[in-house]
Amino acid sequence: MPADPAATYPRFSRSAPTPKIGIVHLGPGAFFRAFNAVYTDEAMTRAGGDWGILAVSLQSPTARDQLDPQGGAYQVVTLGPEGETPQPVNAIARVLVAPEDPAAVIAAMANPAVRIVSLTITEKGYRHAPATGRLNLDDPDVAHDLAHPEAPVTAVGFIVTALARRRTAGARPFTVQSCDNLPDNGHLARGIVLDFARALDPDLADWIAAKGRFPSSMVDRITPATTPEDLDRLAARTRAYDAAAVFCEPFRQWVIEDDFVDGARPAWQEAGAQMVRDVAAHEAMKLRCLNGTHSTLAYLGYLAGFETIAETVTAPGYDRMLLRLWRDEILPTVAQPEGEDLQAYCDALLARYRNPAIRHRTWQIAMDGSQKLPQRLLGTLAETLAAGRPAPGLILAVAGWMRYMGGVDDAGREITLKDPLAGPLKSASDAASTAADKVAAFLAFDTIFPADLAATPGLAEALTRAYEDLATRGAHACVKDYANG
Ligand code: CS2
Repeated sequence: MPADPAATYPRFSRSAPTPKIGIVHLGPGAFFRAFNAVYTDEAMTRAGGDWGILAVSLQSPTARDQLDPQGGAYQVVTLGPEGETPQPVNAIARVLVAPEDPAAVIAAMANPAVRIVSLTITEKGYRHAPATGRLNLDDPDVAHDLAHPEAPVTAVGFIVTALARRRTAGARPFTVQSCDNLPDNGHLARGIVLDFARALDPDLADWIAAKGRFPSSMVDRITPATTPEDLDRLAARTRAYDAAAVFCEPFRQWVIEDDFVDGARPAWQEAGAQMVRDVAAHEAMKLRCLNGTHSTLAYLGYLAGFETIAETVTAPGYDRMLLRLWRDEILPTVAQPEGEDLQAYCDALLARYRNPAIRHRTWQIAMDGSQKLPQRLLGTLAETLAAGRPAPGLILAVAGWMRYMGGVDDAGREITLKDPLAGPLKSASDAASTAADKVAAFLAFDTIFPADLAATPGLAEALTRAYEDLATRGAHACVKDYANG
């Protein structure tokens, strides 16, 4: 490999004409590029339609700087047993950086040719209280956007201002399509949009409530953050440097509630998406079986010193922990979605986690736990306890998160905490001296732990025992114990 592949090879470029824009997408990160853009690209190739994507970054210029010199084109590289398979993706027509020109983003969203505004903005991008699902009107950025709707900074601010523009112009609203790992994500998106609109103009809120559409969807493809080594390897192989390439597993699944304004959407079913009337059961299966165990592995793996999910699940005990957790604690709370076999789903998950070519860092999955825990672990925990069943695995996972938020791993190394509540959580943990006090301090965060769950008799004691066990014996020993139980 040459010393600097970025300087040696020509830049990767477009192999198909730039499509006309029909979608604005907020959050142009690796997941969107490995998922939404791929489905839309294949749908346009197979069935046509003007569904080019204008991708908007609400934060950094990185995606624009990677994609612009390539005309918006890039490759998605699947990492499977047969090796690395690059596929060009030409669906992105343009990239905008919202903080540089918010007016251009609003104008693009207000253009009637745009029929869908889709979102991969991560859990914290919704600015809601995870325990209630309502928009957090005290969030400083939300307050800013309510005061300055023409120059917003949040997703909800852009959406409502653009919808207001369309209403004034007599145009139809766009569909708002949430593609984040949140339960009933369409309903959540609708809720925050209406909360925001109502605070600005109740008539606008009524119009959106009557005419807008917010289909839920379940999204699934494991896509770790791209590393410079990934890009160099791809460049050496293809003899072109693609700064925007993404690397992911071959598996993908998109289940979409088929409820769009005027039925306008790409023919995603041509790319394998499942268009259904109700995605709730699929969402619950995926969030609880996949994301719930992903977070469990992230905390209990990171604490024990494992860098990736594949490394964690191949260490003794972790795979058996998962099998027991699914069987005894998670699956009893999950209804079988139509067309799925839950046992086969979990077996396939374990194989996906074991994929050695996917270097998905435990640290990456551990981030933003305060926004992830409720839908991944706490709902399952609450239902299990309410049904009078024991939940030792879920309790170990939640205690693992509490240990992790204390900021030190089992070998005494400091953890770089990344979470919107990192400061308050770590301070609360530091201020408490005993395990029982620490657990009580965490449980008092009512935007994470609903009050009735926190007050469940015996829960604080069980978490305290698990926390003490983790602190004295280390996560790996606790995982082995649970696996053998
Ligand atoms: C992961 C997810 O980062 C995380 O928290 O659990 O991004 C996961 O990889 C995807 O949901 C898989 O579809």
